[in-house]
Amino acid sequence: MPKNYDIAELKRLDVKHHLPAQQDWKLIEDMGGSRIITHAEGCHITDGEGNRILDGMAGLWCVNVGYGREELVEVAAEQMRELPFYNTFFKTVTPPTVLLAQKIASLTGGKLQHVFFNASGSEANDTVFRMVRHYWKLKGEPKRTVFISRWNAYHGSTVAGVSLGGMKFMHEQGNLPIPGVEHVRQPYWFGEGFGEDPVQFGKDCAAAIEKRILEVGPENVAAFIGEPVQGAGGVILPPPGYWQEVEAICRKYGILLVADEVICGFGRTGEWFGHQTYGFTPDIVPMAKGLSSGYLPISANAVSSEIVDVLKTGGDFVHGFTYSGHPVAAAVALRNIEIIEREGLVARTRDDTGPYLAKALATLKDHPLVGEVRSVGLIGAVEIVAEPGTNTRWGGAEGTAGPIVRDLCIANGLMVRGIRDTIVMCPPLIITHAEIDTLVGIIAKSLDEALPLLQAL
Ligand code: PXG
Repeated sequence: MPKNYDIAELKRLDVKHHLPAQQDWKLIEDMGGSRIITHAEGCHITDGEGNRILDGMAGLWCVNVGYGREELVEVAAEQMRELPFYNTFFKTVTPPTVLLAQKIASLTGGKLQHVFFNASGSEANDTVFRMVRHYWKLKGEPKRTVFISRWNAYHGSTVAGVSLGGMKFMHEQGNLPIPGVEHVRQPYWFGEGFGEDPVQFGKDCAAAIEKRILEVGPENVAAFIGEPVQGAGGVILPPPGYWQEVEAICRKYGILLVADEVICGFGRTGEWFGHQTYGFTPDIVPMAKGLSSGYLPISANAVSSEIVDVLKTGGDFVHGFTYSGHPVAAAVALRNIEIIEREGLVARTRDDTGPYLAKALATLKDHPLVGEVRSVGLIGAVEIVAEPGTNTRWGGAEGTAGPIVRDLCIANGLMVRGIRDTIVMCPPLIITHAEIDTLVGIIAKSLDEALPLLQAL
């Protein structure tokens, strides 16, 4: 049973002592503290006021197997009793770590046969940064140091993560990006290619990568990094053919291809990994979130044998974290993957719930506020516009309508994110048809309620 918390006191203490992530602390103070989430079950979270909310965000794009999985609790407790911690620095390792590496290698398949562990998605991308540069140095091409990424990409919140990412508002804090990261346009058809042929638009976006490679000099470019689907950027689905073009460009200039699968991994797009959905083969795959369904912090990098063979010529790779390969997190991740397999959640997302979500979202298309709906697997988005048939935004600038609709959705019992004027969702992979109907029904109701508010602006 959930504990009987003194919610008012917790809120007071929250304001007084707690500094929440990526947040305006003054705003939280003015609100009298954050919403306190006390417990959760299946696809629903419950807050301190007793509101039961459908979690359309799976926590933060991560609780793929849903809340309340007793066997994950048990496996964590068992592992803690047996061995709560040991490191991988002292020529030592623990059983769950080895077994999880093997499991991940079997899921990524092909040349991605080696796994490096970290505790977060950001750390996984820091690992990319150091591993890729070290690789090129050992390979005798030390000038290859430049990473190419995309504007509006999200690769984490550490110095390397923010730098690799393309969030300008994050770059503004901390004098980032660090040198050696180049950003090119994103394949965001609705926002930046509206009215153009989508396939041609995708080709143009890929061509921008090649153009930048030539400007920087191919001999200086180390890797291209991208999320198969940009999540935090607003669920940006690449146009058909985009990733094939990107892959061909990387191969043409001998540049490593990194697929950041932190959100797309573990069934989200209807395959184990987003690169499998989009049909391309990366050299390094950072992953996190769905790896443990968020039950414990853990991330990993699947790495190609070719890269590992080169790194093996260089002695120690002096990189790694105290919690690299944490045995409890690894044991939970292993069992989490077992649950995804046992319940067939990947195929169910591809063949059943994913198409069902797409059909349900399509019913919103005729709403006067909706410019586009899109989804792949169980990750989707609704674009809010001022005029049907256009991509014109309310108030003439992005970010007016999104927060209004998002807040109405939450008040109506659905947790979603509003990214600029895009409502995004990625529910747990266990979501049922009835819960998908509720999810889309609450968005429809919230759009109806938002319309007069927006008209009155
Ligand atoms: N890569 C991708 C693709 C991500 O989505 C990270 C790396 C970083 O992971 P960690 O575990 O270090 O947070 C992420 C994280 C949002 C939001 O606003 C998205 C993320 C994190 C926080 C907020 O949607 N994604």
